Amino acid sequence: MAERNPLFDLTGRTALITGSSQGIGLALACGLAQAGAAVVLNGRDAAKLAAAMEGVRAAAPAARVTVAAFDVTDGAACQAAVARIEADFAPIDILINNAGIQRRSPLAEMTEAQWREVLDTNLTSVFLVARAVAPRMIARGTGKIINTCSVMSEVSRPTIANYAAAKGGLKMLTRAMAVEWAKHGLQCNGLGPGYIVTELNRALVENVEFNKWICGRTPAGRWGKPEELVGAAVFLSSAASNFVNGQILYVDGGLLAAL
Ligand code: NAP
Ligand code: GCO
Repeated sequence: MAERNPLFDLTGRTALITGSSQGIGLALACGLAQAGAAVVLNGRDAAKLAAAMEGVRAAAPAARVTVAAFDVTDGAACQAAVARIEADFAPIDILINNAGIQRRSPLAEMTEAQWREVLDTNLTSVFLVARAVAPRMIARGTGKIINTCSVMSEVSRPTIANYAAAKGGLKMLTRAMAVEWAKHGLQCNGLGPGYIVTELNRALVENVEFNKWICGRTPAGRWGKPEELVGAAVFLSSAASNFVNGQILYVDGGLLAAL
């Protein structure tokens, strides 16, 4: 194997990636494992996690990988899971808060449940998981926290006000983490995907009109692939970003650059 550039080498580090039983989270888990990290997969479905673990092992046969099934919206479950991971597997050096959902509805018709479920999962959960992990990182004087934001941290479109509010809030929570925790040796940043082909967007990908609109609205002229987010995630997880804090790194095919 070619020598890894030490700046981007994650050997000896352990990463907890929430929402990594599929989609972007699983791609990031595979990529960090290939960069040398031990990875902890998370989701609520044990069967999906078992399949995901096989996927990571196929991508990175030498990597240490385990699963931690818990609901990121449950504060007590987050605390218990993090304690178990650190006791039984390894201290968490890298936390990627990636779990997220989408519940689309015109705002005037949006139910309270649609609002609360998206805000709970896409924003409050990041507070709950970080509250469990950060004190441990602070005690060690080092840590990387990466929050999966979105181009919806900057702009919105009809029917996703709940999601845009959550991701806009997550941009500012990321900056708030950076402001409070940088002095403790933590780097807290956001990863901002554009439109990526995953289960969360299946309905959009399969909609001929929307698909055409997104390919026209994105300067790269196409949807992104989950694995195209790995480079940015490895950068934000590695020594290469030790003086980067409070930034949102967009991987969007140029979407936010275009009117
Ligand atoms: P996805 O394929 O639907 O995967 C979502 C993941 O989150 C699954 O592993 C799911 O597992 C997990 N999850 C959902 N609710 C959870 C909970 N309460 N506790 C623990 N895990 C939970 O979606 P994706 O597209 O990969 O999205 C991943 C992240 O990227 C989300 O934060 C999303 O907002 C963000 N994002 C996506 C795009 C895109 O274009 N796809 C763009 C920008 C940002 P279980 O359901 O089995 O628990
Ligand atoms: C939507 C999509 C978006 C993407 C992503 C874009 O309904 O417009 O689900 O919200 O998932 O967040 O970055």
